Amino acid sequence: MRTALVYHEEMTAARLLWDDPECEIERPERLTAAVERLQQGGLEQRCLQLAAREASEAELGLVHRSDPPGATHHRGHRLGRASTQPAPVLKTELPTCLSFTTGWMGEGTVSPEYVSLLRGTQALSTEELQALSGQYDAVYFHPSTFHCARLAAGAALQLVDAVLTGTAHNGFALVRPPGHHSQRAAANGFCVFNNVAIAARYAQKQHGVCRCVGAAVGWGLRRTESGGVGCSETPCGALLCRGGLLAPRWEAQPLSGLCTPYPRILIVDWDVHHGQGIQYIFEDDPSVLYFSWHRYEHGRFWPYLRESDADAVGLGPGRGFTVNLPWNQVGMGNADYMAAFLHVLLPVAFEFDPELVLISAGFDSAIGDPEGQMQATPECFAHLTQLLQVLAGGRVCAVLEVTGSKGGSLAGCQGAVRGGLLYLAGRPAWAGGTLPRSQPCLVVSLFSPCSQGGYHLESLSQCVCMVVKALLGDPAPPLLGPMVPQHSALESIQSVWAAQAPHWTSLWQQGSTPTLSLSTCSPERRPSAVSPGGPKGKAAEAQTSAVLSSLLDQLHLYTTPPVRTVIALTAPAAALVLPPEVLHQEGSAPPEETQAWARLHEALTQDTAFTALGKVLHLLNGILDGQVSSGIVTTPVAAPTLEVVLRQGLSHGAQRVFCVALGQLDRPPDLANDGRTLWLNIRGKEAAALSTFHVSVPLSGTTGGFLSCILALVLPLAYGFQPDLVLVALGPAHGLQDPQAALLAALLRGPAGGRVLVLVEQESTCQLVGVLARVLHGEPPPSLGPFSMASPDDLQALVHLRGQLEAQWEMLQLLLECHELVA
Ligand code: X5A
Ligand code: ZN
Repeated sequence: MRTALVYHEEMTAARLLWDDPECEIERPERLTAAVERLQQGGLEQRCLQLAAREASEAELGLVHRSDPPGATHHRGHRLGRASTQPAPVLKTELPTCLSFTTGWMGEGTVSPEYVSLLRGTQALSTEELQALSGQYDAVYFHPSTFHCARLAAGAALQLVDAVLTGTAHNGFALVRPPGHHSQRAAANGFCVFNNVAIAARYAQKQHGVCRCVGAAVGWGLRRTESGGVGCSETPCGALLCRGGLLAPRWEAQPLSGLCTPYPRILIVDWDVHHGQGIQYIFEDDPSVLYFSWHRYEHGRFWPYLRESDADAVGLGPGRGFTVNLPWNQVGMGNADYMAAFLHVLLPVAFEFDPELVLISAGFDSAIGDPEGQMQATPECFAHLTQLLQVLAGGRVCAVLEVTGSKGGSLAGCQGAVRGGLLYLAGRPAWAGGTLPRSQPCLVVSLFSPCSQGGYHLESLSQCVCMVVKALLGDPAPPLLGPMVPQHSALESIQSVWAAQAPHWTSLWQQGSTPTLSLSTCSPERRPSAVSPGGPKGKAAEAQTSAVLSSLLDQLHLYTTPPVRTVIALTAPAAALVLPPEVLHQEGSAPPEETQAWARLHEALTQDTAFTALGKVLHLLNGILDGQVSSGIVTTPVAAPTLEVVLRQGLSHGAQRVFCVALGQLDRPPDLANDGRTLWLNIRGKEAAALSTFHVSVPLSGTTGGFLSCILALVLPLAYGFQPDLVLVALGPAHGLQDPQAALLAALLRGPAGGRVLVLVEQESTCQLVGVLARVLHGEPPPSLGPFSMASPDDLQALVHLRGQLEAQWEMLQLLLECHELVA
């Protein structure tokens, strides 16, 4: 994996020159801390390092330009605030929405009143800068702001260039000032230019090719509501169409006069604040899907906007292409973020089928940040990154948004931890088991109880390291702590479903479409905001401390194994194409050990079966010892081999094993039903929950059905179970196409920290083995092909299983009963 890292030291030049408690958290140290940590961890050196360039004024003009003629105007809808909140400053006009029909990607002229105003700040005195800053909400200017902000936008453009020309597969732009609050002609929330929005427009303009497509049936039907089919001329001369616009799989469609001249871009804004700037810029644009989760508290959190709620879904042809997930309580954690991805973002994203993913990567949504007051731990962001990498062929560009909490340097706080990637376990996954013996490869210190009045968090640099590691293809450390989404999180997810179901097949198809259109915004009837100093704030603080100390109690060292992927074949396969880092395993377990296990089944004593057994036992030992992350073994007899691997795994250190058996592979009848094995059969036949830990699901013939099965069932079970080993066996008649198998394997790297062992029946093609090895090694899986709706049978199976299992498996919980919502 080639990962670009874009940075420029000069972005640290801007800083706050006067007293402003609201703005002081946006400071240069955060950027230098992140860079230092990347260096210490040996991560910077593994990346393609690029120096940021300044964005040109013409490039800034892609977003910050004067009104195109006929553009529609709108204002933000500011909500009433709780009396404890500071008075909002809002003297500037909120952005102009770019008209879809008039120069959607037109040249526009640079907004003179904004870009030249910013250019002018370079020569202002401190007093003048302070006066100008006061014109905006939560903004400060410095003589170097213009330069820094141009570098920040330019860094995002450099990154997009690197990824879209194939110089890099993915990357991270370490920038400041941040961008997602910035609007066409207004700085806002520390943001000057909208780095990610400029990057999205630039990607479309600079790298997009005009391509004529046919209307995809599903979309054409869905979109009739937004005005039928109509076309207009674009700057590049292609037809730009409304209504049936943007067939999601244009390649597969016959030419019929509909065009999608620009690549589809997904923007994922995981910052804890709503990126209203990005929302305004793309609100009527169906080629850019904007997803944001944010602390909302029924409108009582900055920026206090009505349009941050779930029912803001976009305008005109852009309806459904804005997806807001408002958090109405603080304290959202790993389970909530995971549920949001599995139940909202990923279904929509797969249906959208982006060609590029941009992440507005703010880490104020991580645990310990005083602004966000959320509880997701840093490794959660590695998982989120890993999940996004299965989209868009892995073309993922992360751009730093906010700088995280204030606070001093880590000096003197590192204490006991000197080597190894330290992570915090809420649950003793390896207790009593095998602790990995491999060499530490990354020095990361996490929470140190060294700062005033509690724990001090270095969340930013920690999270940045996690994301860069994930981009590099390293397996993400397992997510620990209770995987139980909060009720309030499920309510929020439900409200997004209600608002988005009309726009996305993958949402309305599953279960009953909610009839209740639920706005989460009714502050009067809702509990009031938590003020930091008040009793609730104290309680929240105490809760965070409690979580932290319980995590610290169960501190573990997790090291990334030195070998990422191993392949053990029983017969040489000349046609197999593998990345050079994938190792071929020569060794086998000692014959006595193999012999002992082979006694379990007659079939295992045979020649090749016996050889394969020796190899798989050796590989399993490597995984349990922390030497190897993942591997693939071919065997002539998958069923008995799987049983041996499972038993050996359970007796040699694994606490919980998740077995995914595809095709005709039955659960060993005498296996203890002690909750240490979760057995999932994907077999092309019936749907049945035979027990809490024994589930069978049919294999869907449609991409929609397959994706729903993975996102709505397999992954929630897997993340809820928190296994320390995942076994995947492709048995007789597994029926999986290569891209399906690859997607499944790629996604199953998550739940057990990358510990995945795949057994493949020998007659499987080299192609299948090759693609599995590549995804286990961290490469993105190939596309599933055209999106097709799940069949009624698929959905029925899924709904049935969820009904049976959701009481025991909280990660499956999704639809709340309507009476609960009303109450
Ligand atoms: C980029 C970002 C937050 C502004 C908060 C103002 N801005 N209270 O996180
Ligand atoms: Zn933020």
